[in-house]
Amino acid sequence: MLITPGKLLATINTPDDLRRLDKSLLPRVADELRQFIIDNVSVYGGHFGASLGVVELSVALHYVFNTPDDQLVWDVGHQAYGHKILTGRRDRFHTNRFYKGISGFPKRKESEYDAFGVGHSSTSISAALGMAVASQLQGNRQRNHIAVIGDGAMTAGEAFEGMNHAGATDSNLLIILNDNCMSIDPNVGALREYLTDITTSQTYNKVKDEVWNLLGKMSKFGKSAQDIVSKVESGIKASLLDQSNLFESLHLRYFGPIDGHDIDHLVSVLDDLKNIPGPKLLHCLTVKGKGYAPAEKDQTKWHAPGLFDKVTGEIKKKTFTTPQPPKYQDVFGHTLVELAEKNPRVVGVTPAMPSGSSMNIMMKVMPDRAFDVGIAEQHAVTFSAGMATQGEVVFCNIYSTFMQRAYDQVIHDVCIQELPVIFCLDRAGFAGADGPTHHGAYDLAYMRCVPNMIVAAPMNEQELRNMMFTAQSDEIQQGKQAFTIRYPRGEGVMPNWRTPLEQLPIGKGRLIQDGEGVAILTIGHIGNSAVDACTMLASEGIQPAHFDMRFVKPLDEALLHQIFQRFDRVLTVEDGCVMGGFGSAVLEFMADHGYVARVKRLGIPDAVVEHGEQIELQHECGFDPQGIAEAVRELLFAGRTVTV
Ligand SMILES: Cc1ncc(C[n+]2csc(CCOP(=O)(O)OP(=O)(O)O)c2C)c(N)n1
Repeated sequence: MLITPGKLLATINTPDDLRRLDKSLLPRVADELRQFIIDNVSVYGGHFGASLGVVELSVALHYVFNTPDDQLVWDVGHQAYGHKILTGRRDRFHTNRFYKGISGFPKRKESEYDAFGVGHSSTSISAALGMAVASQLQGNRQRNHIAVIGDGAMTAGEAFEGMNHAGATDSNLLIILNDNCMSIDPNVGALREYLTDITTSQTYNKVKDEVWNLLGKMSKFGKSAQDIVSKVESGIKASLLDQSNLFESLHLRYFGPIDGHDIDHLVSVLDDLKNIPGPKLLHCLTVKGKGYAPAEKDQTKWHAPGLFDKVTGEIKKKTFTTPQPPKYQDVFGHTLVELAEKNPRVVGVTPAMPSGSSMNIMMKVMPDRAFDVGIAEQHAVTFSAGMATQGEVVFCNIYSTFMQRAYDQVIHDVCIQELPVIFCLDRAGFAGADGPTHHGAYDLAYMRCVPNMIVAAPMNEQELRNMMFTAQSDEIQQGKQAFTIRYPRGEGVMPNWRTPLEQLPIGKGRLIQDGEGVAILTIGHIGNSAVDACTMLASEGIQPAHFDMRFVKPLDEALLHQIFQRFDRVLTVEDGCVMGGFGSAVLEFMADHGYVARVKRLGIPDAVVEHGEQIELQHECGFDPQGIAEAVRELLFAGRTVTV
């Protein structure tokens, strides 16, 4: 189904087309852009509320600034749909997030208008500052560098690191703080409260009016621009004697707050700011989901709602006639509550993903024992470590990809200090449509090389529950090891998943199917694809043995000895990078013990794998059921003469 853009939007193929329009037409462009986003996302899916909230800002930025020469960096990038549509991707927008289609995030390879590739939050200030300083070094003082960052993304340390540096430079950097009071869930923390105070403060509103009146009198900043700016600055400072401004104190000129949906005003403010040199911040107030009533009302649900009926606002759910397996994240959420009910020391920590991780189930019933710490993975890990020093049993849930941010904290604050923090890594393996910035490809490799760390992956819901139960048991908590449990996005395989909780022996795998010729060793949920592969092979009279190893660290060495004594052909399968991961661990074992076997490793190759459905990507990388079956055949028959 092709979505037709509005008449005006249809004429905008590049921002140059937009810039040729009369300013009076911009509200219509914004309306048509908003409608085009609604039309597309309702049918093809994707992120939603965030892009609707910055429609006016997207139009105004491309109208005022000379993109792509001026550098525009979107933080996270889930809000950049309007930007994509205005910058030459309107007619491909229906392929957004589909296999081989355009990316759901800005991406340097995709367009010269995507100044910086994003997906993880809070990088925009550092990246835009880097560009600004480089422009200066290259003698270009005219170019503008703009970072658009949400109030959620602003809670991360990296955003502060960028501001701290920016304030000590005279670089041409404009930070636009897109303040909608929301992260995916409602934003949290003291900064949130500060931004609310600043927005509602009478002092600020007075200052704002004074500043803009003053700016309004100046149609163009001529050679006296510096004088005028410093007058504006002292105007602000004088009025703020009794209320310090966080951004001003970091030497960023603060402007706003302004209504981020008043496109006329936005354009004139941005026009003025364009002529003010040095690092500055414009505080814009917007509404997430703006212009689509259901999305304005339930902003968390409409962050990425899936397909929906745009007329009724009904979100489409697949219906099934038989009971379906739950999502792993929900098994985590419910099991955490179950464990916390029995063990008063159990607490939960999430960096800004209460809904995404299902930690919100615990937050609802035990609000004092579950913590959303904002988009702050490093803090989440060290905060967990601090609690563990006091004997709390901490389940710290972080998406595999975002845990990359907190690697030093895992080593320095948890493992070296022998603290038994439990890390639950959601979205491990291919993340799907979010693409390479979000694939949880590396965790098995980066966790298994850290001392004092147990690394496990459940093949199904029951195993996830048992691993969580085991991790919080006295035996583990009185030991000196952290415990990583990684599981994928999406559903498991057990509709009846509320199984009794059982202690698992650490470092023990299990036999799924005995067989001959080839031993398939799997880790985690991808083992189910090996089960499917074995079913396919059975019809050809091939029956490999299949072992679910459960633990990458410690490896089940006793089992591996048995396997290498019986099999000279071994296939390892993991939904993770083949370099350094589970298969590598098996190869290390083989070499260390002097076994000689043909080992084939399946997993994510040493390449950036783009976006698509998980199964499409697994197929591309050769470890979907067909790929696994083919690898078994290859191991069995390659190099052997077949007599017909
Ligand atoms: C490092 C990192 N952690 C978590 C996320 C998941 N995430 C994506 S968008 C988002 C909320 C961002 O909030 P904000 O910056 O205020 O933008 P809004 O969606 O409100 O427009 C989060 C937590 C991420 N992208 N990167």
